[in-house]
Amino acid sequence: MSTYVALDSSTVIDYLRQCEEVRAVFAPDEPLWAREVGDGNLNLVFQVYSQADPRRSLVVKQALPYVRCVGPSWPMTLERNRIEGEALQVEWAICPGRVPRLYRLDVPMALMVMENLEPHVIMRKGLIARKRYPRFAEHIGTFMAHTLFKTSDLYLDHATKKREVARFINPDLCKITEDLVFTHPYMEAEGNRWNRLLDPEVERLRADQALKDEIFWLKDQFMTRAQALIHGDLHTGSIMVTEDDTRVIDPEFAFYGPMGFDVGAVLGNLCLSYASHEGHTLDPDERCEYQEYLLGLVRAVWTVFEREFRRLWDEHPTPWPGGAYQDRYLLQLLRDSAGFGGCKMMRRVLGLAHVLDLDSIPDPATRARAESLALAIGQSWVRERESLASIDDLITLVRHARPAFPYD
Ligand code: SR1
Ligand code: MG
Repeated sequence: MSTYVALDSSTVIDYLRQCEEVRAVFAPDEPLWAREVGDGNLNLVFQVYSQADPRRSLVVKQALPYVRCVGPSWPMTLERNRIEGEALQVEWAICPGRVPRLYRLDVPMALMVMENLEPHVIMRKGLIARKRYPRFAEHIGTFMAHTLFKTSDLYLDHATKKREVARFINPDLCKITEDLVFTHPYMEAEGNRWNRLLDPEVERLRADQALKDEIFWLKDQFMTRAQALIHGDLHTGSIMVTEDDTRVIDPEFAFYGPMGFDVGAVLGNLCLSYASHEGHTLDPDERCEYQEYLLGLVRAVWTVFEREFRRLWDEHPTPWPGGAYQDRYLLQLLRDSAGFGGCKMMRRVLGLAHVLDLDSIPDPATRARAESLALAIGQSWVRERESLASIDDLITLVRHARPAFPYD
């Protein structure tokens, strides 16, 4: 097809029938069935199965010309689907098997045909259920080190890098992040929502000019620092896992931005889970044990990331110095990750788009305590980031954070 039309669970089957690329999975005329399963904020997602053999299946992901969770009143570019498809191609080339296999990218139809990841689950849901993922830190730390290093000026020649920056200019989705992560949570803005029990804290944060100055500083870094091709939305809802496998999905927010935005997203979302267990896990020993597990993941993700990043730097010929310069680069990256991770934690309590980890705590007062802890961790990461010397310093900030709720 060459003109855009939004598919449904019937027309998606007609569409797949004329795709040569899916012959490896489905025979030309075999009976198929489909269901729409998208639960994200933006797109349609169809799972399509062989009726005869449900082990053979595919996913079709199609962008809508608007933001799905808001509706047609918020139009959104279909170009995001091209960005996502091309980012998946780059990521697959660098880290094969860490993203879904892409069978077809149809730019006019704003859709991709991809591998259906089963039995993978969205990581956020697994963490709510206190599941453990023994390979996750190695997988995600390596994925981030390789994709970020190999799309940066540390690795690419100057002309390729600049062509890639141009290919991944993504103004509309970057604007969502600029508004929803860095700006709207700290002002009156349409779409903001928060637990009304947190009103005093929300008011205090909106009036805290020193904090807002730090967040504006980070926003400027996000908008101006074309350091590497970042995923741009690497929260635990963009990661699918089993005990043995980890896949990164949904890079529609990809663009050339600061590396710490991706690393901070992973670390910050692990700590959103940490905070949420104040509500999900009421037995103190069980809670403490799982929160320690999450902090262990924070340490392990950073440690793998740093080890791999340094290894790539040392092994690839690059005009950039190693030694003290490399140490300084990694330290700044840790501090950037803390700043961006802190912003990403706070926006999930104060802004338009929340996370299931916190929203699924039914009792408002229990939820407010968990949300207030998330705000405390996020603030400390933003405020203290330039004094961090190691990942253990970042973890110490989490351990020392206390919810302000209930208020005196
Ligand atoms: C309107 S889009 C809201 C959020 O969903 C995406 O996952 C991004 O995090 C975005 O900020
Ligand atoms: Mg997404």
